[in-house]
Amino acid sequence: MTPQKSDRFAFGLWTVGWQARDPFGDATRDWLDPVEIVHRLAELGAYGVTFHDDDLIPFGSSDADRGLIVDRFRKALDETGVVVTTATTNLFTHPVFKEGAFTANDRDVRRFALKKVMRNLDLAAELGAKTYVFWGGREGSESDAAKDVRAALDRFREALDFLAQYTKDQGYDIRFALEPKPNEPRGDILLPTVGHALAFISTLEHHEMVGLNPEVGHEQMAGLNFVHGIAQALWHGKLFHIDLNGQRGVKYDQDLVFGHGDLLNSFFLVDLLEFGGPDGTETYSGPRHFDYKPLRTEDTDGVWASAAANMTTYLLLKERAKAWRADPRVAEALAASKVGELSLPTLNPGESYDALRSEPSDVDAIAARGAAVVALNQLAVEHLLGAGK
Ligand SMILES: [Mn+2]
Repeated sequence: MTPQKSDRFAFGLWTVGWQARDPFGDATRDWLDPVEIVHRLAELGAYGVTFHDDDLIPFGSSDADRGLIVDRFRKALDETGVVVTTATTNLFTHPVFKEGAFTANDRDVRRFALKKVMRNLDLAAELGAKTYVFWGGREGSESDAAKDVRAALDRFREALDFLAQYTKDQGYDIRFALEPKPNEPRGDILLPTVGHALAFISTLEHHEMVGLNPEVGHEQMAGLNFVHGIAQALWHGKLFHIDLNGQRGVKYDQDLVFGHGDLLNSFFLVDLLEFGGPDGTETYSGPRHFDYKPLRTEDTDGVWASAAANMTTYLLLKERAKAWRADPRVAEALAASKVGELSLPTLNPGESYDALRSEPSDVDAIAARGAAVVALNQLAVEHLLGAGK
């Protein structure tokens, strides 16, 4: 279970670099140099690294400092072969964003937010990122009186249309990925789920270059099934990126290690990503990106152990999913549950209304059929527990 570059695992600088400051307590760990992070991730077998502008270049840095920081970072990338897969903008930490960024009521805030994104898009392109993530953590409200949601969506669309046009005009090979989240830090965040974001994307001027970056925990915070959300994102051709982590139910955003939340759902997620395509091919070819936080209890050794744990868990689930699919008992159970039959269109080609209307239906007999779901699910549990044959 040693991760290889070909596994395409990536981590944000803000994940392993999190100093574990929370609303109730101070940092429990020292600052980690992004250069050291790149080297340690490479040693662990990671392929990519991602960053918010301010993770790499502290807010308010001079141009001279900025140049030095970028040069050091680029040198670390060159030395290790780690690639920048993805970048994003911090539009949430500085107090200027307390009431929003693209959708702040104050127009001056919105104009500053656009400039901040443009500047980091330039750096993202320079470092070779192919995906640019938008997580609107401060886009929302705590009062229904304080935000005109329809106007806010107009401004959100205006921002994305403008930044997409900017990206095209610069000739950057970058696609956008929106990251939904229901709440935290705002009481209610705009575009709270995969479904909300998908509907919004369809209204954008450059909708073809905008997709999703769904995060396991964010959907689960809303009590939603992440595998269903990912399947629908795939169905729309909008799974541009993914944030893997763990979450235990409807509560604050835990950002646990991948698999340390709903393990069975993680199993089916990996199965869908790796083997859910035609003839068991992968459905998603982008980075397997971990957006987690090492627990606040851990020291620096624990940070690297948790980074490795994400990758090991993913690889174990991939191995188990492969074995599950190869098990003849699973094939039998899938047939008994008629899972494949769902791919048959409900109507015959060219069937008339009358042909359908006149077909007899033995409703009682059909209703009496069992769906054999538990046996199928139990086989997944057994494989997950290493008891599969
Ligand atoms: Mn999260």
